[in-house]
Amino acid sequence: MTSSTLLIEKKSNYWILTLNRPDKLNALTEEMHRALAAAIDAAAVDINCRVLLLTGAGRGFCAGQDLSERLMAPDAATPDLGAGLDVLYNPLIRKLRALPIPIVCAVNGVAAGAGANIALACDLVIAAHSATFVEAFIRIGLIPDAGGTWLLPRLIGAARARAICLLAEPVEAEKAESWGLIWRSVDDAALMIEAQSMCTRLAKAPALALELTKRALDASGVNTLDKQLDLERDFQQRAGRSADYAEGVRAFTEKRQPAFSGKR
Ligand code: T3D
Repeated sequence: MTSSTLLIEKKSNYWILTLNRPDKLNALTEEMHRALAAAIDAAAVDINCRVLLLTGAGRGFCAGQDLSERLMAPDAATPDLGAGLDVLYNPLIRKLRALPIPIVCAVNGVAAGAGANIALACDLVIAAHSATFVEAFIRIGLIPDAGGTWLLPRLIGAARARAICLLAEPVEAEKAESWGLIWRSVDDAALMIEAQSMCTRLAKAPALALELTKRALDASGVNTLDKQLDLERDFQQRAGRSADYAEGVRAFTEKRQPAFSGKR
């Protein structure tokens, strides 16, 4: 599905998805949701796409749900936001988390509401120094969604998660980095250079090991240590049978850079 609200740039071994409604800080419409879901599905099955890079056009990353789609007449029936989450936001977060390839998110400006939580659901989040993260939901009488109540306490601990959700105070990129909410904050001008260099690096990494590492880290959220040890054994067994592992060991002993296959 092509859409002017989502730009897709296919590099040789990774794709850049750019949310593209800059005048509305890339607030999400239903059309954008559908385009984003289709692009992620396409990336998942394209063997040349080994990393996904998500970013936004203009001065914002994403301001969450487009509230103009939610404006109600005073006498209108109350909307069923649960149904909206079921159809659009929850499948999106599940898709992002289940994607076997790494997702780098380059947060170029404000990330608010679901926009913040979509960024945080990605594997590696780099933000421009001018970017902020705002759990804006409480300002309009909602609770954090798009995985926010699950991700935030795990990333930054209970106290900080509660404060930023209940107060809806913006967290600047450098603070987000120091809290461990994101991986790095960088100068605005360096954002896309850094993000793309990370993509190039990940695209050359052993794809199966990347996928299994993502899955193991996700599983640790619910597993006991005992179960996690078993899972590590099973995943390592698979990784150990891959051609990329053989190549990694050979390259190490031959003191050269490995040439991984890209196969999962
Ligand atoms: O509904 C469901 O299905 C449930 C799911 C909900 C998920 C959610 O994400 S709910 C939360 C929705 N998002 C928000 O509440 C954030 C709303 N935006 C803001 O609070 C502020 O815009 C920001 C803090 C993000 C940035 O502030 P600022 O001062 O830098 O920019 P601005 O002037 O407010 O916005 C610039 C333009 O973008 C402006 O348009 P205009 O007046 O120039 O034509 C503004 O209306 C528009 N915009 C910003 N956010 C949204 C938006 N338009 C529609 N929806 C938005 N969310």
